[in-house]
Amino acid sequence: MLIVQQYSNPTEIVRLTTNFDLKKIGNKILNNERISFDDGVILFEKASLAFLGALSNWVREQKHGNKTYFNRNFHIEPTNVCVFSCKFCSYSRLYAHKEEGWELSINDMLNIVKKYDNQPVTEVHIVGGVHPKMNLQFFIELFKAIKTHRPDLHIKAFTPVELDYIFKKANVSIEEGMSLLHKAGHDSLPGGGAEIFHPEIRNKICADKVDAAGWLKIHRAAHRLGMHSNATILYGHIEKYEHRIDHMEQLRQLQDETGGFNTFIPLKFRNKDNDMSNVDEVSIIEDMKMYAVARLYMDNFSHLKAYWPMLGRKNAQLTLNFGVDDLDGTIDDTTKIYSMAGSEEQNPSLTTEQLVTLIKQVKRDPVERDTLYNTIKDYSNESVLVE
Ligand code: V47
Ligand code: SF4
Repeated sequence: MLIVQQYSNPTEIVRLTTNFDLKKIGNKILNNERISFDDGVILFEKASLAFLGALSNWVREQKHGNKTYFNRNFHIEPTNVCVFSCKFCSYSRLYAHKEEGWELSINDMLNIVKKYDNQPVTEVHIVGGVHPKMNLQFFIELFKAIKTHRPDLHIKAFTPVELDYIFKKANVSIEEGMSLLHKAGHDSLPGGGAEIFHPEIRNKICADKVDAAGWLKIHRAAHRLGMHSNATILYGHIEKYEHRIDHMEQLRQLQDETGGFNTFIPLKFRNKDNDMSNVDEVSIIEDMKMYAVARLYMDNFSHLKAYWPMLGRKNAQLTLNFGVDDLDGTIDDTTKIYSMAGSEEQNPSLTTEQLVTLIKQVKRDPVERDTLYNTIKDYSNESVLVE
C-alpha cells in the first residue's frame, strides 16, 4: 500500500528518482516551470510510466480538478474523394477512382443535420477528403444553409489541408477565405491535417499536402478572427521522439502567440488497409507515454483529449490517469475515417448515459461542455440520467 502511494504521489516519485535529469525535470514540473525540448525527449526516452502517470495526472488535476469533459456532437464527411495521397490514409479514394467514393450534396448534408432536430447536440464536426469540385462557394452555401436551419449549432469544420486547397483554387488569400467562411457560419477548426510537422517525416508520409508552415498559418489566421481551433499529432509510426517534441514545440509557440487552441489530441496511427500497413502499431504503454508527455509539454493548452473511437473505451478510461481531461463526444453516427483504418470501435457511438458511466467508473466527474468548454451540464451528482 505504501509503495502504491509513493508511486502515485508526484512529489514522492520525484524525490525517489535516482536519475539526475528526471529529478530536475520533475522538479520543474512541480514548480510550474516550462520544460525544454531536451526535457521532453528525455521524458520519452527515460521516464517510467509510473513517473509520467503521477506527474501528468497532477498537472491535469491542477488544471481541472476532478472534471472530465465530453460534448454531444455528430460528424459529417462530405466526401472521401481526395486529390492527395497520404500514405497512412485508409479512407480516401483518389480522384481518378472517384466512382468508388461518395460525394454528398448540400441537401444531403442538410438532411443529416435535420436528423438531429430534436436532439440536444451542440456541435457538427465536418471533415473529409479534398474534392476538386467542392469549392469555397459550395461550403459558404453549406454553412449558410446549416445556420439558417439551426443557428445554435456550432460548426467545427475543415483542416488546413482542405482550406489551403479551397483558397488557392478560389484565388483568395488565407485571411480573405477564412473571413468569408466565418461570416457564413464557420465557428472553429478541428485539429486534423497536422500529422507530424517535421519535413523529414512529413515528406515521407504526406508529401503532397499543406506543409507545417501552411498548417500553422491557417490556424493563426483563424485565431486572429477570434475563432478557436484544436491541434492533433499522428504518432506511433516512423517518427522519432524528437519529431514528436518538435511538433509540440511548434504548437506551443503558436499558442503562446495567439492563445487560440482549445485542446491537443494525440491520434494513434492505425495500420489497417493503407500504404503503411507494414509499419507496426505501437503498444498501449507507448500510447500512455504520448498522452502523459503531451500533458507535461503543452503547458499552455488547457485541454488534452483522447478520441475514444480510435483507442477503444477501456483504453480511453486509462488515459484519464495520464493527463487527459476530455473524451470528445457521443459521436452518434457512422464516422468512417477511423473504422477504415482499424480503430478499436468499428461503429463509434455512445449515448450520453454510456459516456457518463464510462467516466464515473474511473471516479471522475463527467461534465458536458460545448465546443468552447463552457459547461452545459455537470453530471457528478446525477444518479438517474435523462437523455
Ligand atoms: O489528420 C488518418 C488522422 C485525422 C489515420 O479536432 C489517422 O476535435 C490514425 O483530426 N491512423 C483527422 N489516424 C481527424 C481529426 C480529429 C478527430 C477527432 C476530433 C478532432 C477534433 C479531430 O485523422 C487526420 C489524421 O491525422 N488519421 N488516417 C490512421 N490510419
Ligand atoms: Fe486526403 Fe486527408 Fe486521406 Fe490525406 S488523410 S489522403 S488529405 S483524406
